[in-house]
Amino acid sequence: MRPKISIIGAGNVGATTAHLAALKGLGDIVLVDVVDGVPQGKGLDILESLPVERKSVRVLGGTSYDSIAHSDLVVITAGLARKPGMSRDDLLVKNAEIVSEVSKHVRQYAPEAIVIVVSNPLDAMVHVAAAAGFPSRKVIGMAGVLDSIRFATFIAEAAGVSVDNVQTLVLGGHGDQMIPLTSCARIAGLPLETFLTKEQIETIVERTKNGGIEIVNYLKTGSAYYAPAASVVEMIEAILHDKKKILPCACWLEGEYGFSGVFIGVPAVLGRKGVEKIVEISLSNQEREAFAKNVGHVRELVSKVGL
Ligand code: TXD
Repeated sequence: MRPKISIIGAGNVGATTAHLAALKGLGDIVLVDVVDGVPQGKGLDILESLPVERKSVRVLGGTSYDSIAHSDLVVITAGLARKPGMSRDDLLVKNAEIVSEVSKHVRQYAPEAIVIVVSNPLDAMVHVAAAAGFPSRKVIGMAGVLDSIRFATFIAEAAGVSVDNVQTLVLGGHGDQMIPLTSCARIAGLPLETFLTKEQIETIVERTKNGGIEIVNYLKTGSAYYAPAASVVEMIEAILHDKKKILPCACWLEGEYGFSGVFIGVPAVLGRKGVEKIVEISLSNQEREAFAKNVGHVRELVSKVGL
């Protein structure tokens, strides 16, 4: 039987994720949104795109949660996106309400599903979703993959090499304080300094941290969705195909990196059981301090929404 993937929120990220996942034939897709007509229309449109690629998965859109029953995986993208001048944290209160309500429905109709949270502010929203009662290793936040592929894009561009040769890792929360790890980044197995000057690397790190707002400032009416959707799809594929792929994502820490009881971005092995292992890498003192600051910030946001 084909896996079933449900996507809550049929907006920019949700619909693009549905389209990419359907084109890859990753499973049957259900799109749910509160705005009647949008999930039905987008779902049908995506379905009608599939004959070109000879992909025969089912795609269905609607406003009712009945249709998500027996999902293997649920992606939560419901919520507001930011506009120029807004930080991700400005979305906290409104999106916490939305994600809380959505997660309760998901818990009721698809209690066995692995849940990927996308809504912002990301790390805090993972806590909100988990509060609906999912096992902690089955709730995972998408942000690190996106931040890492942005980091890789900028490195490849500056070094004038194929992005295929670039490996990157961004640690910590999905905010301005995220930690693009220059010490772990490699170009064809070699340190960045082999190809780039210190100044170039610093510029790339800053651009990565501001990768989200760069797009928001161009679009003005919303935030990025092509690269975010591609990132979600990479996680879906790793999970449903039980790839044991190491991807950075917001995971529940139980002592790893010296912290417990918090969801934050770390490299993790993703497979059919969700987060199967957290990979601990040794950090410099500076990186460790930055990580602790990130944890503090996430905890502050989480307490503001009463969790
Ligand atoms: O890296 C990351 N994690 C992110 C996060 C990358 C990109 C976008 N990121 C965040 O995802 C963004 O800040 C937002 O909080 C979400 C969704 O972004 P998107 O760009 O898809 O926003 P849209 O296009 O406004 O879509 C949101 C949809 C829209 O169709 C609403 O009608 C719907 O969410 N919505 C709901 N659906 C179901 N149930 C409820 N309650 C609901 N409320 C709104």
